[in-house]
Amino acid sequence: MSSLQALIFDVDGTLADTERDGHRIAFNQAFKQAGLDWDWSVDLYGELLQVTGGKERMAFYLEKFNTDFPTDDTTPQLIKELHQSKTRHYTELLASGAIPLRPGVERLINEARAQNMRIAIATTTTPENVTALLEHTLGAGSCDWFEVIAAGDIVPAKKPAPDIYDWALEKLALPAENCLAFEDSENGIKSSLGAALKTIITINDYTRDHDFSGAALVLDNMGEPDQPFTTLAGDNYGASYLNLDMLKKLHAA
Ligand code: XBP
Ligand code: MG
Repeated sequence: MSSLQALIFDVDGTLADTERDGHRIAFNQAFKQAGLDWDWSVDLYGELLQVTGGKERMAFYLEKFNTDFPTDDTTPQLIKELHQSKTRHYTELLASGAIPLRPGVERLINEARAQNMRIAIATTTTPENVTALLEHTLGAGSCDWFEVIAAGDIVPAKKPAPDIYDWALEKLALPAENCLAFEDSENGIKSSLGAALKTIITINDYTRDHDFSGAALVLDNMGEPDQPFTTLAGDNYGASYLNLDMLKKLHAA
């Protein structure tokens, strides 16, 4: 039987609730600064989240929701510039400490490190955003705790394609059967399952109604000893918070 050797984490929605009060706000700031009247409400952003990747999301918005906006062969450049501005606003927001990690995340990462469990990241977000989130929550130098950070445009096909997980596995030099993935969304689990990874889901407000068929476990969050998780689907092996002991049991099952 293959042993559990690495945990691979998604970032947005999994490590932290970054979408509604982070990325969305930063997009709107970039639009305003560029003199555009685009304004992404909480509800509209929920619909836009079906497309991963900020540049791809803006293109989808123009194609499906703001069809009156004139587009031509300069539009990709406009999107690129807006995205650079959005990344600046987003990383500033993270630097202000606006977005904490979700319950149980820091504890589980610390436990993994203490037990020499390898850890990695697989996300569609821009690398600068990952660095900013980790450094402003886990502390300076914490990026180095992650053996592989697979992020952004490093693969052309973003989630739900499995490519970003395949890339992370290749860099870890591990087969999928030695790893667990942590996700929060339908596009995320399609990607991780596509890479043949057993996957644990922690839902959030944008993803609670998503289809998580194929997940090993669906939870409301990772839980803490004094703040148990709620199990929505799957076997939690009698645990009330994610820890390596139960992850090993779940992985072996
Ligand atoms: C996250 C994303 C990202 C962020 C925005 O999805 O889709 O696009 O919303 O980041 P996942 P960028 O959690 O499935 O990886 O603007 O840097 O793309
Ligand atoms: Mg996510």
